Amino acid sequence: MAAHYQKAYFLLSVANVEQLPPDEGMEVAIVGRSNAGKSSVLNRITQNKGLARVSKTPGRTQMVNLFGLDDERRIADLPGYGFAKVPLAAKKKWEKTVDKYISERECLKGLVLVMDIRHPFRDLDKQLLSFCDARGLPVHVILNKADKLSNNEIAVIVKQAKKELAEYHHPMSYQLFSALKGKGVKELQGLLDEWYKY
Ligand SMILES: Nc1nc2c(ncn2[C@@H]2O[C@H](COP(=O)(O)OP(=O)(O)OP(=O)(O)O)[C@@H](O)[C@H]2O)c(=O)[nH]1
Ligand SMILES: [Mg+2]
Repeated sequence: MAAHYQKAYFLLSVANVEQLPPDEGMEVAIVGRSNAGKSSVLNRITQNKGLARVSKTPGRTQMVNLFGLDDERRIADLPGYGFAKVPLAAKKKWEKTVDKYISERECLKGLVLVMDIRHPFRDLDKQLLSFCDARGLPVHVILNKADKLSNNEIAVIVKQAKKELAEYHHPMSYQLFSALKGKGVKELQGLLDEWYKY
């Protein structure tokens, strides 16, 4: 139900996994390459344009930003990856943070992996998929910015997505999305309802 997500409120930003709140309840994380539209997707599903900061400068979200839905349920907006201009030390730090978060966080129920539909399934996306597959963690791929492509172009990417996702042991899902137009919102909320056991 959409109403659950409209209640989302900012909880806190942390630079290290150690600073996260206790590993209890349920968490879903939004991950993806810099500029793929993670913050925009979050703002769209919560119908709150001011919740997560959207930026034209890639790599802006450097911290793990946590949002609450209620006392038990949280959404984590993870820092983006793959931005060339980020210094190597920062990239290493990102990898450490995300690796640690995904491998150790018990309350994590699933990952929403946001991709720019024009540049899907890049190396780090696939690395993340393999990593989650090994941990048995469900991943839902969001092919965002669908408004940027024609129906024919979209059909090609959907075919590619099916092929890529069939490679894993665990079922991985995907959907089309446009944070700009509001396309795919109900579908994503429906999946989150399952993960959050609403
Ligand atoms: N056309 C179009 N543009 C979008 C869409 N979603 C996001 N954008 C634009 O893409 C840019 C990046 O969006 P963000 O939501 O800040 O992306 P992000 O993944 O959170 O970026 P970082 O936090 O820097 O990693 C912004 O200029 C958005 O307006 C979409 O569905 N369609
Ligand atoms: Mg962001």
